Amino acid sequence: MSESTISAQPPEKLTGIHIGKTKHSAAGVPAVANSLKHIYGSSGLLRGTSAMLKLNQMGGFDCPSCAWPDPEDHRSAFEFCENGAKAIASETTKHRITPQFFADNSVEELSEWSDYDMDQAGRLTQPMVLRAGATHYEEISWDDAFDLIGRELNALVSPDEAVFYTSGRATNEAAFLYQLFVRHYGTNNLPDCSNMCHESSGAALGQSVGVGKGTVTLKDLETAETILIMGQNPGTNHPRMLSSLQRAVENGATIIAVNPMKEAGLTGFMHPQQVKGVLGMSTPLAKHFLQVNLNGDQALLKGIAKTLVEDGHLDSGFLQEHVTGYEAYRAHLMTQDWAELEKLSGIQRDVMQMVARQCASGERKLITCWAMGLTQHKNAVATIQEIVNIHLLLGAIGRESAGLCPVRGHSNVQGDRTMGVFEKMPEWFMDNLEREFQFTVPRRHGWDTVAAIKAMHEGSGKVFYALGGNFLQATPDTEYTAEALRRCNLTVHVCTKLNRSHLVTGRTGLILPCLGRSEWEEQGDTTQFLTVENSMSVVHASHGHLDPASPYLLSEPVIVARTAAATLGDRSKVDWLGMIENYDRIRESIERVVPGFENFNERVRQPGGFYLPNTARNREWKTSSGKAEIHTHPLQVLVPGPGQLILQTFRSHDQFNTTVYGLNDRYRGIGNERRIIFMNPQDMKERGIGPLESVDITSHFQGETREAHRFLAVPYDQPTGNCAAYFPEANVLVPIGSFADVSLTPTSKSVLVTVKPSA
Ligand SMILES: Nc1nc2c(c(=O)[nH]1)N[C@H]1C(S)=C(S)[C@@H](COP(=O)(O)OP(=O)(O)OC[C@H]3O[C@@H](n4cnc5c(=O)[nH]c(N)nc54)[C@H](O)[C@@H]3O)O[C@H]1N2
Ligand SMILES: Nc1nc2c(c(=O)[nH]1)N[C@H]1C(S)=C(S)[C@@H](COP(=O)(O)OP(=O)(O)OC[C@H]3O[C@@H](n4cnc5c(=O)[nH]c(N)nc54)[C@H](O)[C@@H]3O)O[C@H]1N2
Ligand SMILES: [Mo]
Repeated sequence: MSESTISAQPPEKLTGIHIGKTKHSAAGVPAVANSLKHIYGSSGLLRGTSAMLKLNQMGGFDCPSCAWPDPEDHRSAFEFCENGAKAIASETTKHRITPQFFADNSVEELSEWSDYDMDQAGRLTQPMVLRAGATHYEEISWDDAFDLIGRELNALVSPDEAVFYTSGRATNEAAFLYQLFVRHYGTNNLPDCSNMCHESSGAALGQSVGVGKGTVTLKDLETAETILIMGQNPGTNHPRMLSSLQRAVENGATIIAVNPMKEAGLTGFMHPQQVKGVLGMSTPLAKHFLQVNLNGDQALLKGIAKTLVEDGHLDSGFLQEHVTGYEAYRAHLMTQDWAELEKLSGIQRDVMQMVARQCASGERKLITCWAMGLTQHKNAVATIQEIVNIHLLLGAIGRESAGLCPVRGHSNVQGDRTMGVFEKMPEWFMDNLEREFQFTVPRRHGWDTVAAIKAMHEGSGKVFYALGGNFLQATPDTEYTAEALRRCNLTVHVCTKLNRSHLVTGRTGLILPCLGRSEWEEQGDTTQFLTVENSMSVVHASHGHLDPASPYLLSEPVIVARTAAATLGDRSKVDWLGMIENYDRIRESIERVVPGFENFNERVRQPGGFYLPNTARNREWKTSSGKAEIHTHPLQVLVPGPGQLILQTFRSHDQFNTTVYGLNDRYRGIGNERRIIFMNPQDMKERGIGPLESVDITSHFQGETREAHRFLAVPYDQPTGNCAAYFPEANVLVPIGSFADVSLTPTSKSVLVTVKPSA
């Protein structure tokens, strides 16, 4: 490791914890009051209100927080949540980071700032460069910045020495131009945040049912009979989902939540815009709460499937006509030992049987929702395919009120994939791209996120370009990734806010500030809009309304197109600058390359947008066998060794991924501190650790250890052997070599650790 004085990790300093009560329900009046405080606190009354009134409205802009869909027929005047409000406040803040800010603060000094302080510093306003050996960023013109990127990219021996990362906030138009540029330049090195997020879902669903996306609509969810919610904390991460769940409960749904932590949003929900909510009454959401062991879901799901088979709760007609692999699965389930399933899941046999019977009851059957609690484990793909197996046994897919619902994270992460941001896009996409743009598209698969980090670390990756995101802090093994970035010739960040990735740079570092979702934009003399795809495959328009945070900002499509023009020059026949004169032109090309986008420009102008076709929803199976496939996996659940615990790294209520809006985690009763580890009280006692005592954490992987110091131990209700800490502070503990089978997603929820009082 090099001797850099620039810190890659948030400072170890403690901020002064307050412990309050754990909440049993989410949202309600305090949430809305809190959101308004966030808005008016940092953006000023007018800008804040005007932004909020346009949020998720027809003709307004898409909330840059989560990917939860907007209701088609019953949007309220405030179709937002507390955390959407925080996202808007963070983007519409009055504070600005000007060139003077960078003259006043060296990169080394900034690296001592907390993530919260960096977010509070405001919006980036001008392109900045950190030249080789310099201590401070300085101004650079847009033209010089693009020339510099073009020179560095063209100096590489092979295009495969460059890495082009995407975070899921990029709009369809930006993402489409970006992958076009990257492939035209000559590589498929297109890692994205999805590699660390729902890749396991995409991989599992693609193999099993032939589409890597969910199969349900909002209406299905609201009319479902049974909803299983696994490994998800909607009260914090998808608050608007709670309104849909509340509607489902009112329509008679039974909700079953599966989680090691009793998250507030799962147990009760107070609707902020209804009298009931105002009075502080909460709708009980989950009827059954299964406090599963971390990583124990596969055992639980096998217990449910075993019951369905034993009881004969099967849709035999569906199995006969549509499904392969049933006999092998049945034989496998019969060999599963109940005692083993109970021990690994932490759930009693009779509870598993009760849940199975609930899932099989009624006509409409089952919807299963899941998120990071399932995707970020070694056995993630196997576990998700176990969910699919249950749906196939029940015939609970491809019909009303039933189906699979991976709940996406970033607001356009699903759209970015549809647009071709993927290191291994299928051949048909490449053929279409070649036909539309007349150049030879590289076919060799590129690097995903983990492979890209390793490549930069060993020196074969030399230029790193990021369309959004915070690569250093979102990725595993912070110190290893920092070293990888430092070894690059050039690192480039297209971004709205300052983050730690801008401080740990290659020999040269560039910051290219862009417009946010909430801001309007004109090209030629027409106001432009952009488009996104939500978690349920609805493509719709997003219109910014606010004045840009700085006159120097460019939009993402313009930055990408000008990067392409400066890099490819005469080598490219694509009319890069023409495409950004009117974004309808980009959409015309999308229409010809990506199926499902017929009459894109016309249909996306209709209120609410349009659904993309989903073959699995129509019971057409684009799998290798042409049927829906039951995949049988051996039972493989992580069991901690003697003295070890399993650590999950998750989100607090006051953050969006690596962006820290505040220091509280209200629902879990935490105030003013992020360096904490939630532990089972018995595990604390065994280790001689008292409440709020400072501890050091060591992770263990294949004989290697990684350390994190000075975390406060908070006793918290969860199974023994499990613990939890916030991302990104705990990322230093996640080993680069530990990732999911097949999807290669880092195992951020399955880290083996030992914990002891601080030295
Ligand atoms: N406000 C806000 N909204 C967000 C985000 C944000 O950071 N802030 N991030 C966005 C993004 S990109 C994403 S991907 C989503 C993330 O949304 P979530 O997946 O809800 O995010 P996490 O905080 O990682 O929470 C994981 C949940 O799974 C549980 N869990 C962990 N391990 C296991 C397990 O082994 N089994 C089971 N059954 N449960 C487990 C945890 O206790 C926790 O409740 O949210 C999106 N929306
Ligand atoms: N240990 C651990 N690690 C994880 C996870 C975990 O649960 N545990 N979760 C993983 C998941 S699910 C995900 S999705 C990734 C997230 O990884 P990323 O997407 O890389 O990270 P973000 O924190 O969402 O990125 C924040 C930055 O995006 C920039 N930004 C914000 N808005 C815009 C915009 O409109 N345009 C542009 N160009 N830039 C913008 C800002 O500069 C901001 O600092 O992290 C992963 N890492
Ligand atoms: Mo995510």
